[in-house]
Amino acid sequence: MAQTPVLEELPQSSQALRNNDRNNDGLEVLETREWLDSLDYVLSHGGPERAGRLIQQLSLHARRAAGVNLPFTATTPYQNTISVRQQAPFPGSQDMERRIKSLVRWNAMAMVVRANKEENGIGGHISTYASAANLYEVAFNHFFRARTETGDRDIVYFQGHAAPGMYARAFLEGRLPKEKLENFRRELKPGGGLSSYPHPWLMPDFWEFPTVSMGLRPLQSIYHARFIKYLENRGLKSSTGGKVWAFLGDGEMDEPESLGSITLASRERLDNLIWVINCNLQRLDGPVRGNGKIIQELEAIFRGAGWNVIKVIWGSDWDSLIQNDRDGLLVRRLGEITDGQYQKFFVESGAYFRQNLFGSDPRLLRMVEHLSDEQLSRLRLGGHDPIKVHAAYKAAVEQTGTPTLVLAKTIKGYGLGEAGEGKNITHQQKKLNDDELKMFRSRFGIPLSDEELHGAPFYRPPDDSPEIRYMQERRKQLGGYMPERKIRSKPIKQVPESQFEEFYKGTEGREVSTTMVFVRMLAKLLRDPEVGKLIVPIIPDEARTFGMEALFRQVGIYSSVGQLYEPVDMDTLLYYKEAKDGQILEEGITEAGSISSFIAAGTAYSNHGINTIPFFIYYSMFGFQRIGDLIWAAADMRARGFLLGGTAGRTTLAGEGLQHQDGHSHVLALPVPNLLAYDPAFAFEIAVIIQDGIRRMYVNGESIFYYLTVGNEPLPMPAMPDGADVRSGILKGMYLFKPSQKKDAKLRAQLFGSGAIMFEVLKAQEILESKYGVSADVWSVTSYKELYRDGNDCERWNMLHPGEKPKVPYVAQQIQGTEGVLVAASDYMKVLPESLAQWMPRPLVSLGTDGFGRSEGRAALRDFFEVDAKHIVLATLHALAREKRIESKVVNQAIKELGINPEKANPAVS
Ligand SMILES: Cc1ncc(C[n+]2csc(CCOP(=O)(O)OP(=O)(O)O)c2C)c(N)n1
Ligand SMILES: [Mg+2]
Repeated sequence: MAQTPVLEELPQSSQALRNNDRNNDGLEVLETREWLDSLDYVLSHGGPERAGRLIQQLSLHARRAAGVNLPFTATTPYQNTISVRQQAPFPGSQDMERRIKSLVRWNAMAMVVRANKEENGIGGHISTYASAANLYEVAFNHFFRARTETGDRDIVYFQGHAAPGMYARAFLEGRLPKEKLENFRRELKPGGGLSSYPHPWLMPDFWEFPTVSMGLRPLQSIYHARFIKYLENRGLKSSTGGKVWAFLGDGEMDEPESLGSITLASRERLDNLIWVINCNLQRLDGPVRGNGKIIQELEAIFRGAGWNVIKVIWGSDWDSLIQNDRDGLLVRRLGEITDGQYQKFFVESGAYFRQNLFGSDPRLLRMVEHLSDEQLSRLRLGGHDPIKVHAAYKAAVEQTGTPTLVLAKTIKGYGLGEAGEGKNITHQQKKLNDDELKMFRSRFGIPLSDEELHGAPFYRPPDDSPEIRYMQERRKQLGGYMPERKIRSKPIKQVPESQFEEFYKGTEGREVSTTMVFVRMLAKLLRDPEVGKLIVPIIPDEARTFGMEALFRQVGIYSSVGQLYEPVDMDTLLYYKEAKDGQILEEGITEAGSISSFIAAGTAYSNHGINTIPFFIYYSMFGFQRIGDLIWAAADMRARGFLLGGTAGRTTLAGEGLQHQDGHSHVLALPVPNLLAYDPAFAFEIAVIIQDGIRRMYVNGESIFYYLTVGNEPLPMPAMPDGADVRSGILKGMYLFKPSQKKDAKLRAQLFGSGAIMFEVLKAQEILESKYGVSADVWSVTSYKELYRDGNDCERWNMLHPGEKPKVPYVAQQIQGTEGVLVAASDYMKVLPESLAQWMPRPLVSLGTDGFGRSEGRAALRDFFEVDAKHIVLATLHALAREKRIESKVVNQAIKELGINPEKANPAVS
């Protein structure tokens, strides 16, 4: 950890020094004092900026003249960044705001205490909001703009565990009835309740951002702020100065996602971004940095990353102490103490504080001799002081050219007293006994008598009370209540059929990959007069892999500064074109960042009233298993758009091997309730899915999003078969693609194929018919997930409606009238087809790619995983033998003819 620089200990004036012995040390001290006196003069006559410039010039001069290299220090002394002199005056009524804050505190606490009285173990958090109350209240009363003069608004990412505070405020504002508060964490009660944390899925009119999986909120807020600049630079939104605020925990900063993209924020000069880290020095189990100083550590990191860092450490009570600390003795001492020790000070008496903090030096003791122990123990920290927090926020919103970080020092569980203030157990504290309630009540001046306290009742003064009137007026001035989620966009017009027609026709034998098909479709959509400008292609440094480089030139790569260099490939047709109004978000190698952009673009319909349609294409292996939690958050947020898993399929991605070959992303897509997942085989399937997806999400306004896998194997794309049910079948998950032409055969099979493995199934169909006399129908299964969901939906309905005509799952309807054995093959795990087995009229054989991938070519991989045509033939014959339709010797013979080694290792475990 970086050391806090301290001033040298110096006598009060140079005159005093002159009278000292003039030894060498004395001379140095004298010299230093004279320089400091001069600097004081510049400070008082020229101001801090002039003084700063002068110091820079001095350091430059020393370096030039004599190579003097100053040691690098990333931190500043352990004191407030904004001095008393620079501090903006507080504009509101401190007394009134303190009373309002106390009311919010009380109700937030009561909500948790009551919920746990009702049902032991229901959970909730008191201490997070208790420490952050002032940080929020100053913002609610003075900064959070629900609507700016220019029609924009601020975006706020609230800390998930502070949710009770936001509910309590909404209760006081009259937005949430008492009954809802009574059902905090009991959402299934009649009339509904309140979700534990911010969940737009569960409270779509209230919460905008799910923020409780820690580390995701910091990351998302950066990409959101950047996306706003993107919208502005592309002319989709006017530039209005709305801010993105994120309220974060100091413990949360240990999540790698929290710090992972902070340089993007400074590189992109995101002065619309403000982070407030509540440095209560504690996380769940104990101190964040017992042996260090989290504020100094974070300051160093963020200053190093180019952020404007504002430390709010000491409250106004400390002002005179620090101002009188001319030699920096006190600030040095404050900088020496570890966070673990500070935590001890918070819970100990004033006498302990005096003895252990100031007692290290008689001069320090003298500084506080005018204060009683009681007064000492009540010296407030910066984060609990509205004046300090207001000054910091004001500086933050006025900052230009860089993002701002406010580091506010607070006490966890502030106000809980013996019930947990500053203690290691405080995060988990959910119950207060009557004595503790009394103490809390008295400390915050809640007008409830001792008798009324039992059971921690909610308390709201009448509408016409000064407190309620004040808070309503403040919110009115700031444009309305927050948080509030609403749909701010109007539906778009349906994309015309003509955009997709070419894909219905097929390629007449020309081989193209489904990735190429998708890229061509995207290029066309980008030219569409209705949706073209709304499309947001997002790529984590993989555009060339997917053959998307033509788009660089067509629509440009977004850069907030344009292109400040002559690209090395300028003379080529598809040069790397960066532009201020570039449309592609080329994110570099960050799937987490890219999905954050996806979320920002996919929720702009509600956040900004703009129907941006994100297409995020990435290596399918680095999707669900790497950034699954962010995809889950996207689902909660009702994000719309298309995720495209490129280079998909365990055997379709040749050569790359174990780390790259994805045979399970469709399994990982199963848990996300509002995600539709497709593994299309043909161009026309992709066209049907994307066309319908845009309609459902952006014309009908459904809160769903899509996952499509696309592969890089060149294959001949057939025309869409005729038939009224083909389109609906593609969307529902399956349709009959190629019925057998061999009508007279005795042996029959139904083959299910998906993605690139469909072509192996088609080959198997031929072999079965020509060599083994089996008539096989080929079905294209586009979505096992859709079929599974529909099957369960019907099952459930049937269970709940006994005696009524049972519903028949779509998959069962399709297979019902067919004959023969059932064999499925895909480039994904066997469990996908197996998930449908219960609705199949006959046993199902499933071929899939369970196991680790290998560095190999496609043919070898498909042989290894047993999903190629010959294994599909074998599986079919085996099933026929099991049904006693053929003899096993036919199967044995086939094994030889097909060249299959029956003793080969099992790929699932090798
Ligand atoms: C990814 C993730 N891991 C763990 C948790 C569980 N958890 C909830 S709050 C908390 C401690 C939070 O500490 P801090 O970030 O300092 O916030 P504070 O409550 O102190 O303001 C933990 C570990 C979580 N919500 N998300
Ligand atoms: Mg904390």
